[in-house]
Amino acid sequence: QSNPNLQSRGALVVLEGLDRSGKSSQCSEIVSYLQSIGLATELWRFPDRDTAVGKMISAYLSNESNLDDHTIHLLFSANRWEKRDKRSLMEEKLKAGTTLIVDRYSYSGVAFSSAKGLDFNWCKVPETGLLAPDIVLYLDITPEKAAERGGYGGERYERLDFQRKVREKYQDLQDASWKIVDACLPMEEVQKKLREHVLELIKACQNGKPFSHLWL
Ligand code: DGP
Ligand code: NA
Ligand code: NA
Repeated sequence: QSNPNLQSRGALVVLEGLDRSGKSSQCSEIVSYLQSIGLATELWRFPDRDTAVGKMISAYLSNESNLDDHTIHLLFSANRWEKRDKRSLMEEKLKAGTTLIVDRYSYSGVAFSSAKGLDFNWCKVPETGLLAPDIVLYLDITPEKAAERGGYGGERYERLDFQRKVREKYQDLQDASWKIVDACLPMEEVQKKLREHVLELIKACQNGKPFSHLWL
């Protein structure tokens, strides 16, 4: 039942998980699926390596540059704020009815930086006020299983011991908006579960589910 006082909108869907959890492939597949059934959908990802800040992040991740842990943390956060620039692009898209499937968001920010030893609550502060996802789909995999998937690509964070710490930090970030999906199921089954969650959510957003902001 739709409430005439609430505006119909698209859903803000975030996928999170360790490196090689299959997140990026699942994001692409769900976007194609939603588009194929006629739903306006866009794929976003953080870090967005194409902006000026994103280029600094990319150089850092490939070990071409070194930055203080706090500095890179704030750059990752700035990269998310950039997308709220001026007309708040993210909110505008959602209000126009477009569903956004987002590959990583503030949870990666906090999990990866606090895994280095930075204070957990300090890490959350620069994310405060960003639009909160309507759902966080966490693709759960052990770091050991993830590492078996053809090995890591050699970027800065792709080490077993570090990914173990990241997984612990992700566990500390879980709230009511999270759905945990076993990333070791066959790809099609993972996709099926993701679609179920997203379709249900899109209905709620069409009925005017209100926006909220971090940190809930
Ligand atoms: P990806 O492009 O999704 O493979 O991400 C690149 C790497 O950066 C990956 O190891 C996860 C990490 N990462 C993503 N977002 C953040 C963030 O906001 N802060 C930190 N410290 N690391 C992040
Ligand atoms: Na990666
Ligand atoms: Na990825």
